[in-house]
Amino acid sequence: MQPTALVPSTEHLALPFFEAAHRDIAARLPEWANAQGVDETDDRAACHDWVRRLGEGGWLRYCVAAEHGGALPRLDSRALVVLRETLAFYSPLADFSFAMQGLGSGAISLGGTPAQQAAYLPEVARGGKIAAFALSEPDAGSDVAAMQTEAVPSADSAGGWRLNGTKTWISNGGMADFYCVFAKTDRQAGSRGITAFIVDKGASGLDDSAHIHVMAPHPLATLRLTDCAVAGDAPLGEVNGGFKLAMQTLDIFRASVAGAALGMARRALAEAIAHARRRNMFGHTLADFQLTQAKLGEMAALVDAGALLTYRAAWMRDTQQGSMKERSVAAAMAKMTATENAQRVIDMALQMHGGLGVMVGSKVESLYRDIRSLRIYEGATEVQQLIIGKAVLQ
Ligand code: COS
Repeated sequence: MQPTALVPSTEHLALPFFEAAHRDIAARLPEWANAQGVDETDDRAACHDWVRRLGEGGWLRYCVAAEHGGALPRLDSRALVVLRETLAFYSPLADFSFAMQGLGSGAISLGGTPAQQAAYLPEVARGGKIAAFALSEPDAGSDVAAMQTEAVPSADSAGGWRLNGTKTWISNGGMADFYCVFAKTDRQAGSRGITAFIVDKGASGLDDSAHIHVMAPHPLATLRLTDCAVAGDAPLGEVNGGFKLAMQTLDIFRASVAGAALGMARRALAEAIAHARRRNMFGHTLADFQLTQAKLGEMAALVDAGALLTYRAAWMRDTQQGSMKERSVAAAMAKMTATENAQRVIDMALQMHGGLGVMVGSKVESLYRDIRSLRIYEGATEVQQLIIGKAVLQ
């Protein structure tokens, strides 16, 4: 991660969506993030380093509520958005490390018992335990209810469970200290037959060694559960209530994915503006040409469109505006629009850089790869369209 002279804009923090706590994050975080100088050549080593630094810096405290060592009274969507937007501006891996602590522990925050919350959340906030969310399977990505992983009560009298199945595309797979694993506990009940379990690293029958390599390297793995034994206190929330727990967790973090996309888009726009001002062409700078001005105008509007939907979704959740359904739809609109717009903005920034844009190691080149998976994970664009489409039909 190279320090940059570019700074993220903060005018939007004056919008009525935000409060003093959010402005405080935006005032302190940029300088901290830019000064870290983390070596990101090895993504797993880098993420370990980022989690440690984010923990020491106090930033992971925004992933849990105050009663568990968090910075704010409850998990605050706007804080998550501002943090992810700012971290992603400087380093998508920093954003990833931060986000996974929140997503991986989100189901414990929302549905855990006081004992589960006390055992995991303070450690998550300190960076002492790395968290992961294990929902997807080889044949159950968008269609969550089609999952095959099964959990059955153990035959012994200790009250534990045994899990069998395969989870894949698991972020932090192979480096997490615990996984929130979703499994079928009633095969006949569809989405009403899924339960979440906390599975600690090292649990017997858990193999998290199969790393997956992707175009923008970050820790990802397939988990194989073979008679994986967990104790009677491993279920999270109600037995058979796991689908809703997963959806409620995603409702919070989808708006934050939109925040991360915004950070990447803002960085691409800043890179494009800086490049247009300094690049000489035909006796002018690139910025002097109307073609360039029109592109930059379009990029700025695409960023703002994503931003306003993102801030609205986070504000609706924090202040409990509208019904639960309306809040889900707002999060879906935010994720869809911010990630799709960011992809377009980054592509335009790359085009404006010409050959430099495709040079390995240039910032727009890495952003071009970094943004791509955001349109897929935590609910692909098509899933968000479905959520919105079903709601408008109703
Ligand atoms: N909050 C609370 N409950 C919700 C909910 C939400 N956001 N969304 C759905 N539910 C409830 C529904 O109300 C319904 O409850 P009842 O059984 O009591 O009626 C139940 O969950 C099933 O809902 P639905 O019929 O809409 O579920 P589908 O199986 O049709 O799935 C989609 C809907 C496709 C939207 C869902 O499976 C989804 O989000 N898929 C993407 C998953 C994802 O993000 N994967 C990535 C993993 S993390 S990288």
